[in-house]
Amino acid sequence: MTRNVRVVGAPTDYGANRRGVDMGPSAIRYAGLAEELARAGREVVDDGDVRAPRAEERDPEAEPPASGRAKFLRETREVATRLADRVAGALDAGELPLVLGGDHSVAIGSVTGSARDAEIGAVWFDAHGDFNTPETSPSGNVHGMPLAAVLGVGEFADVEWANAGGLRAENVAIVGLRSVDPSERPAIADSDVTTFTMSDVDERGIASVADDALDVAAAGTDGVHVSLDLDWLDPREAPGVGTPVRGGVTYREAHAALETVAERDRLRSLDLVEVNPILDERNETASLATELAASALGKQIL
Ligand code: HAR
Ligand code: MN
Ligand code: MN
Ligand code: MN
Repeated sequence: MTRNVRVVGAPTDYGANRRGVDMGPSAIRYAGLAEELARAGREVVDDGDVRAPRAEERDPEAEPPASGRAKFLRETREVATRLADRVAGALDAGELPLVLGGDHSVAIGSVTGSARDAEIGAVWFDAHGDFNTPETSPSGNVHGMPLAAVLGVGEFADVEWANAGGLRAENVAIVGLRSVDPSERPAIADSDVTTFTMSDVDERGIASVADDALDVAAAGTDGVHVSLDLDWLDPREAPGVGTPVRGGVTYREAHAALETVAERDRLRSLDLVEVNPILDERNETASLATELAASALGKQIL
């Protein structure tokens, strides 16, 4: 059964170290998201954006104790809670939620919403591990923490609103890793998350790596959440991101991986995050995000 897609924007940027990623949802829609998804044979309903606080109106440090160095954790919670309700509501209605970020902290909302009434797996396409905690983070930016948050790693163990009950580390795969902070490395190593670095992609090829990642996420679960951080791609393909890292996947590798997602037919929910239109060139990163979503949703060439 082909599910209709429900789009919801989460225009945040306080989780990142650069301004501008809050314009991601507009840029992705303007790049022709609905038309592109129609080419994948999907009906699209656009639910608009969740209300997100603006960074300059808020105090980054204003937060309940125990937040350590995490900035804007109160705002992150507000948006995550709203977004989780929208995502869970779309799933209840038999739709496939497509979340447009915003910085990657919004994935706390999409994953907790997706895992509310189900056992899910997750594939994280990202240059980064997103496995920092408020204590280990070198930056305090929550976009470097969402995987640790949903898995309840370290101090996140007690942060109930951020924990995804229906997601176990055994069902999480990170693909394309090439930037891990020394302080976050032990937490990744100690976890049951499966990692595929860019070296794995070089040696084994993206098709095999993506297939294994989907095996990890699909094993014994009701469906798979795919979180696509556009900095997963090489900055030559995706210049419009806040934290570019050289040596990412190519345009073709990215499509091949997301075509594997479509072939496996276990996709439950999808994020497109970290598109920063201020840093982009002629909206090409937003446009790429629409294309990759269409590949994940089964766009056929013939
Ligand atoms: N690891 C670094 C930090 O915690 C950088 C975070 C990266 N930003 C992202 N996440 N775009 O994927 O600050
Ligand atoms: Mn990320
Ligand atoms: Mn990243
Ligand atoms: Mn297999």
